[in-house]
This record gives sequence, C-alpha cells and structure tokens, in this order.
Amino acid sequence: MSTQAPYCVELHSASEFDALKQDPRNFAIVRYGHTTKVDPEHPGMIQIALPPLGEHLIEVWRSEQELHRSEFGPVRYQYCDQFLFGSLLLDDAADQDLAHASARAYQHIHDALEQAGFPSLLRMWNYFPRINLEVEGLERYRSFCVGRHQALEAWHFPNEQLPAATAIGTLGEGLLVYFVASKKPGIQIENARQVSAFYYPQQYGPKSPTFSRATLTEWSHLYISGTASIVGHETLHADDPLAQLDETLTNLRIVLDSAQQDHELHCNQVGDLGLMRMYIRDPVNTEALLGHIHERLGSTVRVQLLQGDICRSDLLIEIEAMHAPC
Ligand code: 3EB
Repeated sequence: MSTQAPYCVELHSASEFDALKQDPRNFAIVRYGHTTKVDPEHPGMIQIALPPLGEHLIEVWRSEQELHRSEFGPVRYQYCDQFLFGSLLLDDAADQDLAHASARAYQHIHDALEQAGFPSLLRMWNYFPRINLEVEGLERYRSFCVGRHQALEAWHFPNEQLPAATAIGTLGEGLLVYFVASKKPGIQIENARQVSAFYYPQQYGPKSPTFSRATLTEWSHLYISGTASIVGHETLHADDPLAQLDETLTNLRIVLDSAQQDHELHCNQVGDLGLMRMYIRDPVNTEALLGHIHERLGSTVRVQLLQGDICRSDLLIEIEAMHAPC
C-alpha cells in the first residue's frame, strides 16, 4: 500500500480554468455547465450538464508523469504505467433504449481496456438526461442498469471487484462515462448498514446496479461512490432533504471507517476527504443543505454543489467523495 500516487486531484475556482488548462500536468479537468461535452482535442477536458449551485468549483487532476494519449472506438484515454483515465460520450438519442446505449458504452470500455492492458476498473462516473423518466414501462435509470449489468456479465467482471460509481441525471443530452482503470484491482469496500447494490432485490429494477460502495487503490486513494439516504436497500426520509443528508453523512462515515480499519489513510473524518460533490435534486434546498453540511463537517469544508437528478425518484440528494490529496 505504499506505492506513490501517480496523480492527485484538487478543487479550484472555475475562473482559473483557462490558466489551468495550459499546464500539461493537468491531464483532466471536470467542470459544469448547461451542456455535456468532452473537448475533441483533449479527452480529459470534461463538462457535465449539472448547473453549479453557488460557487462553481472545478476538479483538477494532475500528474507529474508523462501520459500517453490513445483511443479505441469512441473511448479516448490517457495512461502511464500505473493508471488509465478514459472517457466516452455517446449520443443517447440515437439509442431510444438506454439499455442498449449503456451496454454499448461498457462494451467499448471493455474493448479499449483489454487492448490497452488495464483490465481493472477502479471508479466510474455515469451521466445521462431524464434518469427518472419511464420509457415503455421501465425507468431510464433501471434500463441503464440492465445494459451495464449485461456488459459486465459478458466481460466476466467479478462482483467483488466492481468499481465505485456514480450515476446521475443531467440537464443536457448525451451519455457520458468517464473512468479510472489500473492493471491490478483495487480493494473493494462495502457498507455494513447497506445491502451491496449488486445484491439489491428486483423491486429496484430487473438487473441490479453493478457498483461497489468504495474502492481503495494500491496508491492509497479512496474513491467513495455516490452515497445516499439508503439503509438496508430502502430509501429513508423520502420527503426530508436534511434528514437524508444526515443519513448520507452516516453512510459516508461508515464507508470511511471501514476503509480505515485495514489501511492508513491519513483522513479521519468525512470532512477531511478533501473532494466532495453533492447532487441536489431541487435547488430550492441548496442553502439549507449547505448550512447543515457546515454544521456537521465544519464551516471550512468545500463541496461542489450541483443540480442533478438522483437515480431513485425519492432520493433528494447524493454525495460522492474522494481522498486523492496533492
Ligand atoms: C444507491 O446507493 C444510490 O448505479 O452506479 C449511487 C451510486 C447510486 C452509483 C450506480 C447508484 C449508482 O443505490 C444510487
């Protein structure tokens, strides 16, 4: 567990974007806006159609190593010996059925990773519009899960190596998937008070969501999945955003604690994680939620606040986090 981290991730103000983009060490920058796009000249320059609520903070991924750039089908990626960072953006209007689009996306990712020699997925981010819309009797999130599940099954991807993930509804078109992979699997972390998502019962969809609660990398980064007010497999506090936030913070703490049990992370509290994104369904709740976060985690904690739809219609917020310090 003592490998030196090949990159780190830091928050910056969006006003620094043009300057940060000039520095070749910054191999990926994730920012937010009204459309989802990936710079055609640069696969790490990603904009997600999630309007920032309050200060626009962007995520900057920096490596001192020289990265190579390549592509395979629609997947474009950068890599060095230790890791690969890739992205793809599919026009999902071409695929009315989101199960086909997500299966295609994950097949392309499989093909690219196989070709590049990085078989282990560590962290996936999935974004697409109208996530809670029912199409031909199935909610689009559930269709997404069907396609992802099928592709990972064909890939023979073991449940105990499933990556941490996010799946959020955007306000712009396109299915965006970006991800980190490595040559060796990370360590999977689950949450003792939640049923593993890959074992959710069928009431949440015909095929279970294939992700883990967190992954710990061999270079001691912790990637915590989108985390919500779910205990067992059920949503709690359906109409109460602040109570959902409390439940979510408890889940984050449990995941962090279980990551700490076997591994020294130099990160003792949720507020120390450094990188947090909170997705908020209804912007009207923003101020109350931010006040509550400051009360719980301290007033200096910085959170990327984004307007986005959460994958169950009764979930009002979701928080993901990373410990990947510079
Ligand atoms: C949950 O715990 C909330 O389908 O990739 C969180 C993170 C959630 C990732 C995914 C779903 C996903 O079930 C939803």
